[in-house]
Amino acid sequence: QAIDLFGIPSDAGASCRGSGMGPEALRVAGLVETLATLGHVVTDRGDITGSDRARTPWRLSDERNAEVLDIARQSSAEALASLDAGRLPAFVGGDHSLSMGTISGVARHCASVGKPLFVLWVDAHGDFNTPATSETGNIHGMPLALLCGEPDFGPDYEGEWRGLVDPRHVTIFGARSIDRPERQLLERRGVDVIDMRRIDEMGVVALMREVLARVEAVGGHLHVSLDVDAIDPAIAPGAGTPVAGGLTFREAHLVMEMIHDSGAMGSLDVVELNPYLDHAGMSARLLVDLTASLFGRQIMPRQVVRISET
Ligand code: DIR
Ligand code: MN
Ligand code: MN
Ligand code: MN
Repeated sequence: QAIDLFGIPSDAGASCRGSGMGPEALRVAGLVETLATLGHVVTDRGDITGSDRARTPWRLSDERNAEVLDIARQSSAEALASLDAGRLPAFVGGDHSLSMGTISGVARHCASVGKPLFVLWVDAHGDFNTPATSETGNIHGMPLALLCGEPDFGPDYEGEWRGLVDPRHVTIFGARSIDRPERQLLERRGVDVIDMRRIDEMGVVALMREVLARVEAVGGHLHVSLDVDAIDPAIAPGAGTPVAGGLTFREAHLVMEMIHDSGAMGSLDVVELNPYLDHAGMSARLLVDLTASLFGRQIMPRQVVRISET
């Protein structure tokens, strides 16, 4: 598999700074070498940066907005070009607002080749707020709502990003912190929210089989957006908005292993790693290992049985 790796070192969509250092930490933790060892041809395409280089903590929210949009435009073009060239684009952030750009490019590619797009959003949060419902005003809590077509984002966010994803093709996995108005929107739009309670009750295997079977049934393209805060903060402390009660080490790996075995993943975001809050690189290393599982690392070799064949 040919993989294009892009860093998006920006925390403009979050109020907690530090996730802008995520791409470099993942590189230092050996992301490129690890994927290459698995037999993939990995090209590190460097970083996508906004034009606003002055990352002052006091800058106004419309300046942060401008950087988010600037980066989204570039990421969307890179995602589209990479997929059109038959490669798999992997974006490492950076805060989760970057996914509005990456997924918009993925959606444009899918539309051009007539493949249905599915999004698996592995996250403690729903990221389905809008400027009208958000309590924090942070854009990283909104990208999914924008992509799914929520209207109150204003003229800047029209067109390229809004409404490119069918909310009924979105699964949020690992949720445990959803704001009240956000929950209402998720229910109304028919988003499949697999919260931690369902994972406790059903286990990741049964739930992931259902998700992947829906994609496989129509030969869909699966975009995976992995937010580090989906994983329990005890083993992944490098997150700006940690929430207790997350995925365990093996649950997270099993999700990744099952995605790999499905063969359905066509593009990837790994976001919200905050090296400033991490403990001696443990979250960075965990994300590299999870990405390795996603790209085929196995404990022991095993025959892959496609879900559709069982
Ligand atoms: C909260 C937190 N729901 C918000 N969201 C986060 O700001 O909208 N998303 N942290 O990753
Ligand atoms: Mn997120
Ligand atoms: Mn989150
Ligand atoms: Mn977050």
